Amino acid sequence: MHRKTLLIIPTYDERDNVGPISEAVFRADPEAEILFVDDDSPDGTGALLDEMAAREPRLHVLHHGAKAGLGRAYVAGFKWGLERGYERLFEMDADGSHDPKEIPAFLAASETADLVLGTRYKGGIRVIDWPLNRLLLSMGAGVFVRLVTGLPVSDPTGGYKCYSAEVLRAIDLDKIVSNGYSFQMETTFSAWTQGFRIAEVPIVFLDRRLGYSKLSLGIAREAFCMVFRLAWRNRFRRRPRAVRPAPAPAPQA
Ligand SMILES: Nc1nc2c(ncn2[C@@H]2O[C@H](COP(=O)(O)OP(=O)(O)O)[C@@H](O)[C@H]2O)c(=O)[nH]1
Ligand SMILES: [Mg+2]
Repeated sequence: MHRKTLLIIPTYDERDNVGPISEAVFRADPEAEILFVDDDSPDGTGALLDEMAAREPRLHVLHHGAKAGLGRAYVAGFKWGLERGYERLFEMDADGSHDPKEIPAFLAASETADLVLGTRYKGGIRVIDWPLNRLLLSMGAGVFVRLVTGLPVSDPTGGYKCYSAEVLRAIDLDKIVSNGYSFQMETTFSAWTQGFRIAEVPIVFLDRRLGYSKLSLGIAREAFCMVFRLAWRNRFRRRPRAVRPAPAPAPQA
């Protein structure tokens, strides 16, 4: 079944990456559309995106203003997509770490799940070219999040995800407080505590070739504190608050 799909890609200084990632997305899924959410990149990414959008009707650009963090950019992108009736909304990085070839696997899983997470760590480690300290930090974060909050996913800080519009409407986007990467945990945690079905698909994660990482100590600290805030929000229950009824089987066409 085809559903209207939007890939949301936040950008900050990604001039060399936006062309290749767009081509790879349209190759993987010619019917998908892309929304870039640019935070006034000093390297001119925004102007380049405007040129690309003028030539390609499947490509959209939201100029979001001054640099405000990944979380803010995604919230603006989700609202843009929900207003326009997209049914599957992806998060994806601009830097080539997330391979668009995996989009069909996400869409297949999303037929029976409300939120599909790409996982680097289930059934093996599939991270290419990261320094060991960053890999250990990322894997350790996953174990820690699960211990403290009960969230039963193998890669809670991963940023390759596919939401159904229904989940995004249920997550109160105006109440999301994360700016940085803890946004990933906060959104997944909200879906899980509300009883939505979460699936994980294995992905291979490649380190970026061009441009620079925006991970900072402030972002890491925000994520650490967020783990405890989320656990408290759910009163340390370590399980969902709500159980949603199984969806009715799709009518046979
Ligand atoms: N719009 C916007 N995008 C951002 C911001 N911070 C990071 N990004 C984008 O988010 C994605 C992930 O960031 P990246 O630096 O690759 O993080 P890393 O892969 O964890 O090192 C990339 O597409 C970045 O351009 C921000 O403040 N605003
Ligand atoms: Mg990256």
